[in-house]
Amino acid sequence: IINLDFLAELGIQKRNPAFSTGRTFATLDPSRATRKIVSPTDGEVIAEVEMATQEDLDHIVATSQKAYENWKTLPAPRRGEIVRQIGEALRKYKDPLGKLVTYEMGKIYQEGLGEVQEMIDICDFAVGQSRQLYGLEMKSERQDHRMFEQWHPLGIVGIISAFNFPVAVWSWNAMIAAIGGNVCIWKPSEKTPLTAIACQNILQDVLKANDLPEGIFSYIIGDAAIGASMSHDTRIPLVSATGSTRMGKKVAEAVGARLGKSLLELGGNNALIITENADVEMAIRATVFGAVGTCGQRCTSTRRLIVHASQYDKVKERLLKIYPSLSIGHPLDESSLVGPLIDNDAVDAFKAAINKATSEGGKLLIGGDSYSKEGLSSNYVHPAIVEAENHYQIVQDETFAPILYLIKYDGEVENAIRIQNDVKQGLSSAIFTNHLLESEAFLSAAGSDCGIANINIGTSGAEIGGAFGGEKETGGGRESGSDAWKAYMRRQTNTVNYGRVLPLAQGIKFDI
Ligand code: UN1
Repeated sequence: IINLDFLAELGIQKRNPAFSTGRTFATLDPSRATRKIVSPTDGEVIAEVEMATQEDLDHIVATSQKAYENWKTLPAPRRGEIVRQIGEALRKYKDPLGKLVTYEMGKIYQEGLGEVQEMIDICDFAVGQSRQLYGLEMKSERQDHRMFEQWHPLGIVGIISAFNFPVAVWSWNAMIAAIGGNVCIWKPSEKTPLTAIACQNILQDVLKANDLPEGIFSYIIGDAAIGASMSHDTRIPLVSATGSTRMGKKVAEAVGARLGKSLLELGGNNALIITENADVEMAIRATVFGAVGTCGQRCTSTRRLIVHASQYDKVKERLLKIYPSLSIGHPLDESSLVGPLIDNDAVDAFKAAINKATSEGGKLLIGGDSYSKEGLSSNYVHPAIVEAENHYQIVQDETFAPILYLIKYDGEVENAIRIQNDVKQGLSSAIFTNHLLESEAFLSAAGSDCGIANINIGTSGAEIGGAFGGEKETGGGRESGSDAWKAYMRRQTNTVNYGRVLPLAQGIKFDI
């Protein structure tokens, strides 16, 4: 029996409001459609949420527009101070929020805590960033002219997040957007809205204490139609979306049709290469965490393991020894390393992918079936390893589940790099080697084509300080650290003439 006190601590009720504009939440209304939120861990209904309507979205957008008028004029370091307080509040609620992430999403508690830590870290990062929204000064070609650039906010940022990182990915977007002077409307995944409501409850105190207007941080709980409305809405200049490539293409099409901005973080098909010069034990640790961590439901999960022929048998043997010992179980039980998949559809997709792989010629080496135990939901599976070839259609696709495709390569590292790049997605990649020439080849222009390329580190578990995202069907967006803040801003080039005459650029003579 698990202790569910964290629900009350986070203000989660039996029935929860469809939206909030900050301090104010929608009043509960029995006539609204609702959705039951079932924990993937034990199949119990955690709570119900009311679903928002198109009119609710209109109300939120109008409120956000008003808030923006005020928020954009605050000095950026003042906005940073608000974000600092949000980070402090998150520190206070790290335990219960980590538990709710675990209970609603199914990742193990250590990872739930890790996710909240990412939120805290991005707050710290954003506080510093709030004093560093730097523009360049350029040297003007004209006498007595000064040329420079400024970064101004865009306005409303729509954030569509996925179930697998139900809160961290929102915070990367929202905190960076906020210090830049934007206001945010968050549509969490329909599968994990309770964590969003919990975040809003945590935020609310900070907004109140600072007497801030409604509409700076809002959430809206809705289905794909609400996401589509946000994508089409010209009042939302930027839509940042995380999720499947299929969803991302729809968002990009809708936003593109109105020439708005989108920031996309979509599917990955991440490979880890083990060369003949690798420290195999280190590579195995990285592979196992990458493949079975979060039950294979990270964008950065390791899906393909590309192993040099000289190491292949050893790697296979080690993995087949470790996989049976992985403790599968309730993710709040601290001894579990592998929790459940998010729902039954995900279990079906897992099994269908394995069938597809074997029908294309792959060999299932281990796992692939359901894991059942009293008190647990039917969403648990035994992580699978399949010997496969990169060109199989199923290997080309991202299946959001713990399936590791084992692929052999011969000869030079270039052969492995070619295999790793030969997919539609380009999020994360890793190579294990102690050979300088191999690692440099991997990082060169002819190397990995992914947004993330690691040496002797696995594909998942990136730090917030770097820009996060990838190429090709991964969508091209970059979130979180480095200069990702620029995606939430508009650049303005300014030229000032402090002389008494009007010279034209390019030396043009135009005498009137
Ligand atoms: C995601 O799966 O959408 O690099 C984000 C990682 C995490 C974030 C993953 N820091 O695995």
